[in-house]
Amino acid sequence: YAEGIQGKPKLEPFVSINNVDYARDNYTNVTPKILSYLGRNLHREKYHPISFVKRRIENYFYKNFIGRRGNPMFSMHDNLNPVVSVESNFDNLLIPADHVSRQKGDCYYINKNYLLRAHTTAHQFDLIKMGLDHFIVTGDVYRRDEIDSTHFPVFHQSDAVRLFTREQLAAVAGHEIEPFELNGIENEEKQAQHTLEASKLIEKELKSTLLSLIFNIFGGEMPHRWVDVYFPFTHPSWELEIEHNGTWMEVLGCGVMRQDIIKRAGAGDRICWAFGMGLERLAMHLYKIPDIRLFWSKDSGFLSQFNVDDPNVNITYKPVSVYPQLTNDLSFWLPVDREYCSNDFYDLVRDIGGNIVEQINLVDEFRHPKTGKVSHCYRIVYRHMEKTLTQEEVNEVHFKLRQAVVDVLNGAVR
Ligand code: FA5
Ligand code: MG
Repeated sequence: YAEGIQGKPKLEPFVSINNVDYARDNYTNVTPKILSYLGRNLHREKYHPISFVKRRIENYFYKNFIGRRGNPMFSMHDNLNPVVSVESNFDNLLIPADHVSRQKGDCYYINKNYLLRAHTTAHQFDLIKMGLDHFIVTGDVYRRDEIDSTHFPVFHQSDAVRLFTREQLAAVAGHEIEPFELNGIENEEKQAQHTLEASKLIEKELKSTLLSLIFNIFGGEMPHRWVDVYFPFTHPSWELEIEHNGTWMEVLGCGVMRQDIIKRAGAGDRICWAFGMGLERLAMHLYKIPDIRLFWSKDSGFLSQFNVDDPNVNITYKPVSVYPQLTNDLSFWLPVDREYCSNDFYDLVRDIGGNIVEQINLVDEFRHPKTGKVSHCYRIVYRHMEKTLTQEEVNEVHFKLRQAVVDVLNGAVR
């Protein structure tokens, strides 16, 4: 958009990522701003709260899941390419063609065949197909999402998969147990192919592993609750919420993996659990980091507080100081000649305002009774994490934004 802000959008025919050129098409919606996050790899920095949380998770599995020869059971993967195919991110996980999570308004597409992974679950099918039975994938994921203190368009997840052979299932149960049944039916507690006994056992093992992991990360028990949810790739499925600043904060999704996925990946004789957790949210709670944008700070005031070799050290983040917010509204008529969603505007604000944007809310929607045209009013809260912003600085950003609403979105500022 950089060019587009001054004049007409001038776009290269290719998006180039790690020396690979991807042809643009009408799906392309990655922005230069978003692409600039690729390669930051906060989860692989030596001194960073995100990598500390990753290492706490990995260490837990290294310590508690040991193979027959004393070897670690789980393999760890934290350097897989964040550019994935539509098959990997959706199709292989049985996400239907018309599912909301596939919309251009929710993902960063490179073109109609490739996108920046929207979850680390995108690698599960391929890794099972490669023959892995126990693994953890950690990486950066990309979503067009809300903007507030616990949401950011780039964040990090750790996904884990544990496949059980019949013998492993028996070892956990303490007796023989039949994993599969023919002509079974699906209900709230199980898939059609699974016996109720096996499904319940997997659920119990999954939930106790996760609680033990979470309590281990936080150094003790804490208020939490399980919520029944729906994922296309697991059934039954749950989310775990923990109490954070007086409200419930969701930290992970999990469930019994769909047997059809495992079968297609060539391991249909096994039954499996999987989970995916957000590292930022865990780190925010663990270190009392108040805002998700801070993880991207290059300021030594932030980074120096995490300059320790041992990821288990207790650290409480001390705000360098809290700088004041500035609020500006922007109203415009939505374009009539192209599709539009609020996430288009959020991306534009990110591109132009960068990380000084703390929050955006749609505060008013108005449909003109005669023309039928729709106008949106957005309230944008600006705050710099490391200094006091002046109204002039914000005005400059706001002016560019007004211009870009016209040039890039075809909107008409009111
Ligand atoms: C998933 O992404 C599923 N793939 C998780 C899963 C894996 C379920 C395997 C079953 C089996 P969800 O969209 O709920 O689910 O995201 C998982 C976690 O990522 C959330 O609980 C939250 O901790 C984190 N998260 C989601 N969106 C954001 C965001 N915009 N910013 C920061 N963290 C986020
Ligand atoms: Mg969720």
